[in-house]
Order: sequence, then C-alpha cells, then structure tokens
Amino acid sequence: MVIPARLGAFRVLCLFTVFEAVCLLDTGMLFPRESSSREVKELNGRWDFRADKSPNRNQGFEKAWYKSRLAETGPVIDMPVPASYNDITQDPTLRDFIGWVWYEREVVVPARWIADEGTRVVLRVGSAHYYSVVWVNGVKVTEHNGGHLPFEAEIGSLIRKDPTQPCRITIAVNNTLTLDTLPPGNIQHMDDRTKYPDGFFVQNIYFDFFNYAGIHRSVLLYTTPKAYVDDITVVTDFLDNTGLVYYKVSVQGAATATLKATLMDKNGHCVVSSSGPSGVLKVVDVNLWWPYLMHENPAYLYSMEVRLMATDGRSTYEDVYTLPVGIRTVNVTSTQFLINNKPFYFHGVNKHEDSDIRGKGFDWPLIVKDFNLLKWLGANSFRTSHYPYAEEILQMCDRHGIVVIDECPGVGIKDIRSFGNSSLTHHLAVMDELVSRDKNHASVVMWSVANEPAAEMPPADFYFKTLIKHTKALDPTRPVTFITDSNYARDRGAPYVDVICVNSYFSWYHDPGHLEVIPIQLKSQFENWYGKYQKPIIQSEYGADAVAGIHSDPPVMFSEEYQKAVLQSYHNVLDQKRKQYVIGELIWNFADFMTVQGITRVVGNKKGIFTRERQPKAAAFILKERYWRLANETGRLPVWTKYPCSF
Ligand code: GCB
Repeated sequence: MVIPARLGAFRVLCLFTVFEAVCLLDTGMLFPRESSSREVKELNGRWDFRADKSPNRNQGFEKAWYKSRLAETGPVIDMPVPASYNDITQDPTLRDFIGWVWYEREVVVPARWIADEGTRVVLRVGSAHYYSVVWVNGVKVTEHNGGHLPFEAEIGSLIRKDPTQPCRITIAVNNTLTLDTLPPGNIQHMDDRTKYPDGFFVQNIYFDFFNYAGIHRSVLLYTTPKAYVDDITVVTDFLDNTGLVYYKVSVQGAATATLKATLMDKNGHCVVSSSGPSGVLKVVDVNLWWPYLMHENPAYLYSMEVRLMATDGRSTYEDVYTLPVGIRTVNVTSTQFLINNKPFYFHGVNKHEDSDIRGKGFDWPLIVKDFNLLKWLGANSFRTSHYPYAEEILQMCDRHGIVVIDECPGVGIKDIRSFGNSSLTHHLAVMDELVSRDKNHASVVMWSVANEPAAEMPPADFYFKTLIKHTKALDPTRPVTFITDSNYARDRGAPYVDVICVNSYFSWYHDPGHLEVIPIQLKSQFENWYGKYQKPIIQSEYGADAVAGIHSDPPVMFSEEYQKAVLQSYHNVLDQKRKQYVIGELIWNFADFMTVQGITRVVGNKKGIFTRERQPKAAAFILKERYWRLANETGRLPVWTKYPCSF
C-alpha cells in the first residue's frame, strides 16, 4: 500500500497502521554509534590470514584452526580488513580461490568493559562474503549466511570468563555459491583427466561482476548497557507545514523502562520531545528532506535522541542512541514518482562497490570521491546494483540528498531450481535483514527485490508474488520493484510491483553496431510495458562498453564515440516519454568494474562513464550536461551550485 498523498486525515490514520507493520521484525540492527552510554572500537587493519587450500577445503574445521592461534597451525599472511582478499597478493590461486579462508586477530578489550558486568560487549561484522563462522577464544559465537549485510554476537560473558587472556577473534569465510544462495551459483567438477588436472572445478555464476570475497566491511566491538535500545523505527509524514515523525523503540534487557525521544534540528536545538516507547513528534515549520537539486536546501536531517532509563533492582541503566531523521514522503501514481507530493525524476546512475586492490572492501576515500563525482555529474539518485551497499554509503546519501533504490542480492536467478522453497525462504530472510537495516534512511525510496531473474519460468510467478507481498508487509511506506530485462516475456512479477524498471541494451547486445534501431526499439519497449501495466517506468539500465582512449568516427563499438552516441539516442526517446510516464533513467554504469574473465569482457566491464580509477570518459560530459539541464527544468538548485568549482 502506497498511500495517496491527497487524503489528509485518512493518510495519518493509515500511517499508524502501516507503522505497526514496519515493526514486524523483532531484533534490531541499529548502526553502532558512540554516545554517552556506548563506545565503539574498530578492529580494522592487519589480520592474520590463511586460505584452506586442502582438496576438500575442510582442513580448517577438521584440525580446528579456531582453537589456537592461526599462526600455530600453519603459515599465515597479512590481510587487510576491510578488503576483498582476491587482489591483495601476487598469488593467482588466491585471486580465484573458492572455499574457506580464515582470518584472525587479537584484541585488547578495555578493562572497564570487562570489569563492568552491566556492559554488553558486541562483536559486529559489517559484511563478509559469503558464509561466515565466528569464534572468540575458540568458542563459536555466531554464523551468518550471505554477504552485504551485517551480523553480530554478544561476547561479554565469554571474555569475562578469563580476563587475563587476550580476546582472539577468528572468522572463517566461504565464498562458495549454491543454487539457494543470493546470488546463486554452482560448483562444477571437471572429471575428464585428458582435459583437466586432478581436482579441477569451477564456480559458475550468472551475474556480471567479480565474486570478490573476504571481510568487506568494518569489524567492530561496541558496548551498550545491559538494558538498551535494541531498535528504532521511524516513519515520517507532513500535513501543511507540520512534520510528523512516528517512532517506535524496542528495548532489550529490561522488563520496564522509561523512554524519551527528543528531536533536534541541525543546530542541535530541541524541537519537540515525547515520552514512551512509541509516539508521534510534531514538528512545526518543518524542514523537509529534499533530494539534491530538487530544492535549495536539500537533505535536511534532524537528530532523534532516544534516551532509556531502566533499573533491575540492583543497578540503574541509561542508554542513549541518536538517529538522523529526514522527514519526507514517497508516493507513486500511475505516471509519477512523488517525493513530498512533488514529481521526482530519477537522473542517476547504477553503481558497484568495486575498485582496484580493495575489490569490494569499504574505503572512505573512494566513497567521498564517488559522491563528489555524483554531484559534479548532477546525479540525484542511484540504484545499489546488485546488492546492499555499506551503511556509511546510505548515510552519505541521507546527508547529500542522493535518492536510493535499495537492491537485495537477488541477481542472477536464472536456474529453475533457484525458484524452489529453500531459495525463497532465504530470499525472504534477506529482505527481512535488508529492511531492518535500511528502513530509517530518508534517502531510500524504493526496494528492489531482484535483478533480471529468469521470470519467464512458471515458478517465478509464485516466487515474486510472495517476495513482493512480504516486502510490502515489512514496509508498506515504500514502493517495491524488481528489475526486468527488455525481454517482454519475463514479466512475471510485474503485476505485483509499484514501478516497472527495465534494463535494455539496444544496439549493443541486440543489433550490435546498429544505432539506428534505438529510437524504434526503445519507444516500443516503453509503449508495451506501459500499455500492459499502466505503471510508471524507470529505464533502470542502458549503456555501452567504451575502452577509455579508443576513438572512432564514425563511431564503432567499444569506442568512446559509440558510447556517447548510444546515450544520445536513448536521451532523445527519454525526452519524449518522460513527459508521459517514464520517471527516471539510470546509466549503466557509473564506473568500469571487474568481472569474471570471459571473451566479452576486457579486464572487466567497460560500460562506466568513469574509468575504474574514476576519470571521466567522453560520455560523462554528455551526461553531466543533460543532468544539469534536467535539474534546471525539474528542480530548484541550491545557492552554492552557482559556484560549481566548489565540488
Ligand atoms: C545487465 C546486468 C548488469 C550487467 C549489464 C551488462 O543487464 O543487470 O549486471 O553488468 O547488463 O553490462 O551486461
């Protein structure tokens, strides 16, 4: 249910009901933040590492490598965290390694954390790809199925058992994909000894990016008091110039607790407060959260401080957690995407978490550079193709007003066996984790449940109906989409989504070299989809590979000129259709990125408008000119954009 904006009081009533639904999940995944009651200790840096290269990849478990220091059971090498391990060494077998790798480091835990029984100590892994098992001092504390999303374990009691021992953290990570993982994959053993060496196998994948592996995001220890704020959900709305922040707080570790929520403006001044675990904060003369280039004061964030007081007879606990809150609404009509009741046109990009050396490892310099490039380009949005990005990236989107289509790792679902019950159960669980993690980001305006599945297969109908219904039940305040390719037969799932997202590569994968087909084929694409579903459409991918520095006039494929020409032809049609029901265009891709080796990829996918090193190709300037023109037509530019060299 996306609630019509016009229906004032009814809408408020509905939001109360909706709000109950958003709180369906019972455990929280709040981003670890420091406060007067919480400390955070980052465990990033150099870890010990060993890949288990035994034939069955299982020696680490058979010999219990977690029981003692890794260096005692065999040779170790240095491995940075966070980073993919693939491109760190000169060892080709590690670049393409499949199986278990082992990470370990020892941590000095502050004595006061150990001494104070009233302190919870939580170990959190921002993400590790793909399957992880975690031990502390040889004792298993958690395991997690899936990359791209965080997981954690409370380890306070364990480290208190013997405070003289250093805290040794061992994490085993396995990048093997199966038909039930997200994304799916499968292992193929080659037994013909006239062709392949003993033990030869490959991992087949059905997606177009390198299956980077390892500990990709920060590993942290953080503390909370024994009674603590476990989760917060906010849903926002406004009536005239009054903002409404519906909030709900869940508490763990205390049967009863006193709670106070205080909303502060950008300058730290208290705007409004309320007591109790749930309520509504009314903000007079609200500053709404607006996307970049839609308003002269975009991305306004309030801070909601949640303060908990609890007592268990012996001790009193106080916990403080502060959440950034942007007040905005999202609605969809049959022809428009509305943010704060105003039509929003997505002029943005598709990205990847990808760079040289680090692979998919989190890297602040890269992230800040990418946001500078997005703003330079005049992009107002991106899709997290094809998996959830780091939380810090979404925080940047909130801060800068970059609108996000938040995609789960449902990419490459091509085998009919990946539409079975166990796949679906896992996919539903991943959506639970994703919504739980990202529900409070103002920048996130839509969920994408999959990219280009083989939705022409009969089981896809039940699969997507269930998945989309489930996602809408988790969060009825945001629209849901799945991304289809231009093959019109793959429309199972389309009846259930709010927005149709179509990827197409006319004159590239279809009719390669024939730019003249684009106007006809793109027009038919839009008219077919709109004619059948009467739902707004986003051109969620389009583009062409260009190897930076290859030039050709007349344009030929792989030259910078051809990439430019494809973009220009698409733009002509988009300019006609955006006046009707096309609500956005996202270029494929922001930057060149690494893929598996293959005959269609020249050291990776070259459809970036920036190189992998983030230097512009000719197409970047075409897009920049267009996006700033679109922004001038559809939005209100911030004052500082009069001085574009401030980027
Ligand atoms: C697509 C996929 C994307 C690929 C792209 C391409 O449709 O969604 O993952 O990288 O095409 O360049 O082939």
